[in-house]
Amino acid sequence: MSSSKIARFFSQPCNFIVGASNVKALPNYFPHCEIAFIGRSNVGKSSLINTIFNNQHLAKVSKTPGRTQQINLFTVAPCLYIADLPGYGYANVSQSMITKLSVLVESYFKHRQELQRVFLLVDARHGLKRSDIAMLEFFNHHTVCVQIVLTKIDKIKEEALVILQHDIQSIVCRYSFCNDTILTTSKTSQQSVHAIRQEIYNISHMSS
Ligand SMILES: Nc1nc2c(ncn2[C@@H]2O[C@H](COP(=O)(O)OP(=O)(O)O)[C@@H](O)[C@H]2O)c(=O)[nH]1
Ligand SMILES: [Mg+2]
Repeated sequence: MSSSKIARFFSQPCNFIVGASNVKALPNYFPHCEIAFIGRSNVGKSSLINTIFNNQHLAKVSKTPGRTQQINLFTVAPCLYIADLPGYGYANVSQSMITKLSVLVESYFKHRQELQRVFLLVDARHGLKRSDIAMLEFFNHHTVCVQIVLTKIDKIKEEALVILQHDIQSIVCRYSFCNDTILTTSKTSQQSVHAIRQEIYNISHMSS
């Protein structure tokens, strides 16, 4: 894989298209491919999208969990869509909002036929939580391809990261729709997003 091709792909502008509270508000331009980022609230979804696509103002980063209450869709023209999905596991969000967001996320996965891969983000300091496992079960049930991405690796020691990766690998091997490569990232290092960029590049060039 030529790294200059990847660098060129990620130097293209990535643009915000829409913030949707309903899947029907999402555009359906064919043919295209789509990837999605999901994970617990505050895990670093928006930060990671900004680091991968080289634009710190693209997705809104917040210190307060539970801020993204819609699906934010971005595009790298002409063929790749990126969805920043609402987080789960919120502490300060009402039950009615939790129900509304679960319905939104569930209908997103049922309706977006062009979805190629979901990146399930997990905070490297906390590891897999019960809510993450529930998502893995959901993806397996709905035959959605998912890959775990550990975030905030700048916050833990190298040895702890290796153990964590190994532990998570032994869990995800039970899920046939989960990729067994555990990616690691940090918003503080461009180098750390190289592997996930490579994955995204491959996904978006699979059919071309
Ligand atoms: N140290 C560190 N902090 C991060 C990293 N990624 C995100 N954060 C912080 O975590 C908080 C939540 O980030 P955000 O991207 O809004 O998470 P989201 O709710 O999953 O979209 C913010 O204060 C970020 O600055 C990372 O890789 N390293
Ligand atoms: Mg966010």
